Amino acid sequence: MGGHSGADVMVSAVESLRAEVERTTLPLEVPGRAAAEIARGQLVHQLDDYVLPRLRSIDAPLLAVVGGSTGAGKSTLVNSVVGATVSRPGVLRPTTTSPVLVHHPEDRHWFTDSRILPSLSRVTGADTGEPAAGTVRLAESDALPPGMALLDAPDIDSVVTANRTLATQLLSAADLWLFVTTAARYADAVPWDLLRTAAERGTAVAIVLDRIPEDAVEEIRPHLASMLREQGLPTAPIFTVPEVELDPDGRLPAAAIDRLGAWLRALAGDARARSIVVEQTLRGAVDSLSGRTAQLVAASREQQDAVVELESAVTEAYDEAHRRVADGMTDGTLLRGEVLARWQEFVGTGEFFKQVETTVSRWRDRLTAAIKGAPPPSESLGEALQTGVAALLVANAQTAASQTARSWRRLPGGAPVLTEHPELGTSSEGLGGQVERLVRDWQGEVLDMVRTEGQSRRTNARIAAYGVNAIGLFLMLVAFAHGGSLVGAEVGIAGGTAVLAQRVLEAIFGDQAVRDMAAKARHRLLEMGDDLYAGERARFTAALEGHAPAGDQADRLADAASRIATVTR
Ligand SMILES: Nc1nc2c(ncn2[C@@H]2O[C@H](COP(=O)(O)OP(=O)(O)O)[C@@H](O)[C@H]2O)c(=O)[nH]1
Ligand SMILES: [Mg+2]
Repeated sequence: MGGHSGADVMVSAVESLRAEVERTTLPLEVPGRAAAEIARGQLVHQLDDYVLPRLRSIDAPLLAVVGGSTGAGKSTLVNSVVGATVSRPGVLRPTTTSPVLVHHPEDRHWFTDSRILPSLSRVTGADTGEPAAGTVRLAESDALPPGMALLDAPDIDSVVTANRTLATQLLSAADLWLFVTTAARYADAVPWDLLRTAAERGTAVAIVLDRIPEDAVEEIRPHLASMLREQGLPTAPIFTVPEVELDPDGRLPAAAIDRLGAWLRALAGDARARSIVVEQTLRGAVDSLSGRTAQLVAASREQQDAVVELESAVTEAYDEAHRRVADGMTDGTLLRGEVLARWQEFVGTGEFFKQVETTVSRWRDRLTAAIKGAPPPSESLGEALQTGVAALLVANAQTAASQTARSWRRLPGGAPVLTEHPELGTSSEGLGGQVERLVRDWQGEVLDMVRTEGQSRRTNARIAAYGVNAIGLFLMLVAFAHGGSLVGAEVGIAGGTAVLAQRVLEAIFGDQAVRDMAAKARHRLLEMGDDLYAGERARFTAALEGHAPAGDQADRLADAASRIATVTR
């Protein structure tokens, strides 16, 4: 961070990181997302509020931020140090007044523009006590020499979230933390969380043990010092300010703050001492960037991995649905129940089956005879087949949807997406209609196949004897029986049904052609089913859209952080 060009290189490296952090999105609600999002916001703020302005103007006045617990006496302390009421002490809690930045008149130009804290607009003039969110009040004072400014921050433990957030943001903008606490509050958890962060980053910290009863100093001061040592802040100076009666202006008598005031004046007046503090805090902040970015890299990867997991749950469920449909088409399922009953009705009684066993020509004649006088098979048998195929497709779509929803509920990030899209728990609303159309289309294709195959006059005449619709139905039956998986009793029922139909078809088309047509019919139905399921799946992928961070986000963040590390080295 020494030479001028070195600083320029660093500024542009940090600017690149800032751009990457700014555009980082963590859209999937996995556990830990909220914390990572807060860390991201804080990082952008610190880069804007502190690191970039400090890198760009290393000679700007040192900013000491006065922070601490509610009612610790921060505002009273600032007013007392500058000898004027620049910041309203709060009697009523929570106070919502804007932070006050006190600077020397000669330093005005460093603070009137948006060089630091660009997210806060500047207000000047007397503090009216009116709450003014998003502002910082500028006050001038020549009580301290130029080169140092004091900022009175809101309570770090305010019950108002916005106040707490702003307090943290302002402390991250400090070259020096003036941490104000009291005998009652110094062991609280909140200040120590912040102090630990300061310790980790190497931020310069001074502690003010304020409003302390005279007789408690001996007991508390060593305890506080040992806590500071334990938390990695062994060199932080401790200033004790006694609880005394305030003067009529509500300020502390000079004697109460003589040590603290002298220390601040000495620091403000010594350019070298100031630059040591500034460099220490700046280096700490810059060095912390790679670790803080790594946290965002990890969060980004975690989101990407979670999205991949959610996507593969969808794939798994619909692959399973595809397999079940394929199995259902060949394991005889479709030839049981209603279809079998209608088929038997169609071909006649058991007597008929016995006779079929004689010769092909004889049973063909009988079959022809059986059809005559019976209702056309395309009605009842065709309906039963349609219903069976439709049920197979609908049931497995439903299973896939509910299985995916179940997986998503247990996978990280899945439940919130489901809450957003409650319709995903079931198959899509219009599925029934779609399936009906699909089955009709498929039947149409099967009939076309029969017509195309029966091109020769001889074949055509044979088809005509049964009708295209009947032959088409026979072909469907054969297609659903020939997965090669029909064994034992299955052959007796389902297979038996199909054998009869198959013999008719073979007599017309020849056995090879029947096998081919049956395979093609199955293949087409499965293909059409896949198209249908693709639409069902797409609902899940669409729901995930916008929930995945950009694919290169993690790498870009990591690259930006490593460029800074290269410059620092
Ligand atoms: N008697 C007495 N009152 C104090 C002292 N310091 C602060 N107060 C009062 O305590 C209340 C809170 O002080 P303030 O400076 O607003 O605390 P802040 O919330 O940390 O800014 C105000 O009413 C102050 O007047 C002190 O040393 N002695
Ligand atoms: Mg205050």
